[in-house]
Amino acid sequence: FKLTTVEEFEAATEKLLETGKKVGADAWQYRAAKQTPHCKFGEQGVCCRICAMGPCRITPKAPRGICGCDVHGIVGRNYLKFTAGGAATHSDHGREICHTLYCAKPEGPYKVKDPEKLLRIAKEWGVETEGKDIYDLAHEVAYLGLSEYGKVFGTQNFLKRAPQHTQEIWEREEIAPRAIDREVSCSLHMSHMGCSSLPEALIRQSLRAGLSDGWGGSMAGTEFSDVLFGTPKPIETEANLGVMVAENVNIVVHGHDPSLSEMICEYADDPEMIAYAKEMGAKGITVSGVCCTSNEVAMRRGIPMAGNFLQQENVVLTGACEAIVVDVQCIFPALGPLSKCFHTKFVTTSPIAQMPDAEYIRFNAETAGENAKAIVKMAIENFKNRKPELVHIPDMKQKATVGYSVEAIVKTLDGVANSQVDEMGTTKPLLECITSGVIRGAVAMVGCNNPKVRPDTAHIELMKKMIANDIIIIASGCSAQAAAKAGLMDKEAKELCGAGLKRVCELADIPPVLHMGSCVDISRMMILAAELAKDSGLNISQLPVVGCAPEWMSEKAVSIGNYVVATGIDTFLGVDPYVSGSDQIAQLLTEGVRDWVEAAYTVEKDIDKLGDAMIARIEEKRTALGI
Ligand code: NFS
Ligand code: SF4
Repeated sequence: FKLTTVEEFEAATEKLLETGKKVGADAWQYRAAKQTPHCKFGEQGVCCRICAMGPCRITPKAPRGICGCDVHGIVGRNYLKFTAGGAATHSDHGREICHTLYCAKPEGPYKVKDPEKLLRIAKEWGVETEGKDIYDLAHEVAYLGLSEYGKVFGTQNFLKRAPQHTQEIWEREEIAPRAIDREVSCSLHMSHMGCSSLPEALIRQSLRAGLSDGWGGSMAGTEFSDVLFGTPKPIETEANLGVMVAENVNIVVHGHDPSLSEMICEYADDPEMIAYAKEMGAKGITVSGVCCTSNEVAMRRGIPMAGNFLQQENVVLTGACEAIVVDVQCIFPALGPLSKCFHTKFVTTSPIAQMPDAEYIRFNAETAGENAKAIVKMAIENFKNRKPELVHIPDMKQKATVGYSVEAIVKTLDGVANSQVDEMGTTKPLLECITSGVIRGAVAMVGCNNPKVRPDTAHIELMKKMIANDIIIIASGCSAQAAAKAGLMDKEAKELCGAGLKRVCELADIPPVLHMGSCVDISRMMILAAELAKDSGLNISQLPVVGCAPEWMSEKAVSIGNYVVATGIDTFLGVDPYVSGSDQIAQLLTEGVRDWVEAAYTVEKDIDKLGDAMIARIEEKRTALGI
């Protein structure tokens, strides 16, 4: 067993960039070089352009903007706006999923695949389930889900899933999120010219908006995706560009919303379509994925993962991509012009993400079947336009076992439970491993790639370091894909673990890095933390568990960071969220918020030190518990 190294990833990329040069393609590597060094004002968060008297930039000579706002107000407002962007984005994805559930019909295309989970949520929300048709119930629960976005009074329904202590903190600190849309809107109101410039107020609202995402919109996205498409269970798949097949029509799904990718997978598997592909000279159809939508279909269908965020252009550079089909978020506008250098069709599908140089096939829940069929057909018919001299798929992939929803983790660990001691169907077996020290703790590795960090290195190096120290990893988003590409989700990766974690991997038959899904699925991690706390009688903040986003780049990632911290979990970042310009804001985020929510951020660009800090924090928590 051998991991694929980042050097090998880079050599493959180099080769693809050479193809790119032949056809005059641009690439992020060149654009990043032209954008460096970045604007210092922007980097420190000290530039304000929220009113037309500005832009104002804070310097020693000009310590206040024209309105008199100081640097802390400006940095804080920028941070809050950044959070609101992320919370809106995740939550709107969740809203789309609620809407898809609202459109579910027994005759399809969207069906209820996990009625048990639907019943569970209905009961949790106080909906009468007795004698109700499952689709009537789905529509009723979906309507309630949609109502969470604009509820007039009260806070988010899902907050009740948190331990009592956590709920009390949220109430006490006035950060329990109300209607999801209200928190986003309130954040934009507070950060408007002439509203809040008090650091505490801005950071408090940042936590609240984050919580409306993690315990609101994202959780809705995860839960109702499970109801519609099935709750993930362990499943085998593969990762990295080598999953594309030269003889086949290659369709790559990219974005986030499984409503689209599920349908594409469904139709690509249709015998009629496969026959059509053969008629057009291909051997078959291969669907693979990029970014979070890839995580969604990998977790539920075993669809292979072509790559993560900074690998999206590589997919087109293989010259073997007939169509890259996107929905929303994290899609490089570069894919338009890039696809023009090849035969690739760049297909946008959402009114929310429209781009130049794309074919726009509007995707609707009501007409999803026809839309998906049209897209698959378009890809098949494009096979003949390939330029064989440009085709090169790097021969590089790794096996991965994915699909570790909370339900799957609990079930898997039941397998290792000593039935005399452990209660089945709880997190107690995992807690026992942690208490006994066989596993020292857990790190939630999440988030993107960012050219500011050598792509994938931080994810992979940190994971290697953690598992060698008997710290189990739960991963999501592009971090999970980095792990899968390297081979860390191959069960054989147990060889890289310390003796304790290796033993657990063997007994439970799991890889040391557990794929929990897409970024909205970080809500799964919140539920896992909540369950661990309830089952152990501890507070979430006492658990030897931390979160880490070493290569993050998006607004969504900051929203996530805020709700992870606000849930009581220390969070470690490898990229600064544009707050270095204000010592007050930086102090609040890295220390101050601990007085409110029992957790805080650590920002450390040196990845080795970041890893040491995480291990130290986990050991500190163990010592405090006397374990
Ligand atoms: Ni997350 Fe998913 Fe990846 Fe970052 Fe983008 S795909 S929602 S934001 S880049 S991890
Ligand atoms: Fe300048 Fe104040 Fe306007 Fe910002 S709000 S641009 S600091 S005048």
